[in-house]
Amino acid sequence: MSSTSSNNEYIQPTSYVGFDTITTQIEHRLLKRGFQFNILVAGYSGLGKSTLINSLFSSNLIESKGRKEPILIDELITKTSEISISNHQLIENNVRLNVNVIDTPGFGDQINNEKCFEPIVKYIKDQYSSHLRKELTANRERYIQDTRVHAVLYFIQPNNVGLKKLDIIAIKKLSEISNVIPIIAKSDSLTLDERENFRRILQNEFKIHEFNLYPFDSNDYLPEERELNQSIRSIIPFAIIGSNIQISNENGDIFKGRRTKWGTINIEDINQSEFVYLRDFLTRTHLQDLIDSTSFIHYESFRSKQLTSLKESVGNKDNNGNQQNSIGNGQSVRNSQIPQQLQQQHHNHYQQQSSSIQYSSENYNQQQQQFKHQSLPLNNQQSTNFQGIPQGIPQSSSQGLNQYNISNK
Ligand SMILES: Nc1nc2c(ncn2[C@@H]2O[C@H](COP(=O)(O)OP(=O)(O)OP(=O)(O)O)[C@@H](O)[C@H]2O)c(=O)[nH]1
Ligand SMILES: [Mg+2]
Repeated sequence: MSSTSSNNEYIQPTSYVGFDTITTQIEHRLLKRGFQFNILVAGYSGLGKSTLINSLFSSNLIESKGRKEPILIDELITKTSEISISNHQLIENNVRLNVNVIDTPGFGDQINNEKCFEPIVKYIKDQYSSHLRKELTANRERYIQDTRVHAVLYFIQPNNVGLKKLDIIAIKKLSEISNVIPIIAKSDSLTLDERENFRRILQNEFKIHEFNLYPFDSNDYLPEERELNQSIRSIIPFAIIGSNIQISNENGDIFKGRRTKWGTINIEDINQSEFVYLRDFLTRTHLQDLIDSTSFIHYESFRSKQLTSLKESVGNKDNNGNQQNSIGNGQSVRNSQIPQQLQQQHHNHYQQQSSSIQYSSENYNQQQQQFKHQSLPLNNQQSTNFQGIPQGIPQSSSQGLNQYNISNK
């Protein structure tokens, strides 16, 4: 009798072989390497972007040096004036998470605000471009360090009216290339009814403008995963309250919160803020999916466009009869020079990344001329999965072209 199995039948070994330990082996390998998560915050100035990042990771990730108009004396946060990337190594139960926080200047601060999202779009594309170059080098690194942006938190003003023109353009552009998660900022300025009303307005606008918002469904997903995504979509945009300071109430409970005329707000209280829902979504249920979606959807699309245009240009000939190609920055190179050229471009373009570099929209606009891309009261112990959502809360280029402000912590 044949010992091979038919297509859909698995053979159960008669004694223990041990290949089921592969999951543990994979886990060990992954734990050894650690995980990389790159999160970007965008939106109008002063909406609490920096504050929320610190609240999310329960750490002081972004410098608090002094904002001109502090609301709370204990909470002085530097106004962001340029794209700045900070690296942080977090550890929790042996799991190491390397977090890159990409803080962007608030909209409304620049001379030409219409284009203020462009440096952000460019930053995201630059990371794809850099990744592609690294992949295409002959002797590529075994593990390419992932600088691609996995999540964009987009802050919406709590105006109870709707999106501003700039929000519409920015969300549209950003959601074409990245996982955008819109949030209602400073939602303590709205009553609970107003929040619900505002959420409906915004959800309607998202439909009208056909934003391609995260999370996305895939044919591979199980029914429960689709259900989870559906419940998340029904509460997006999350109505958030952020704070980095510990306060206490009249019972002596200490928590991260805000003190108002009407009393105290615990940002982790789901009756007051959807902060916990957002945090669970980002870290406990969708962290890996955010990383995968970036790689398999957004980066893949970028990669495919770049390589298609590269292929198409192979047929073109220069004046000397040599074939011309371009990638990422539109510079022409001879076919035979592509690998070296890519390496050199990448080297020039990113060599400053280990030191402190600045990136401003002003630079970006000037540089555009030279450089064209082708292109959810809860405490920590309570379970906070989405099935548990309570009723009432609806479910590159030459050096200097790119300048980033990078700090290691
Ligand atoms: N009422 C209220 N105030 C908040 C909230 N989050 C942050 N703030 C306050 O709003 C001010 C601005 O917060 P930031 O975190 O600096 O805002 P930002 O969006 O990073 O500002 P830029 O970097 O200038 O764009 C600070 O005084 C914070 O204490 C919130 O949820 N509710
Ligand atoms: Mg800020």
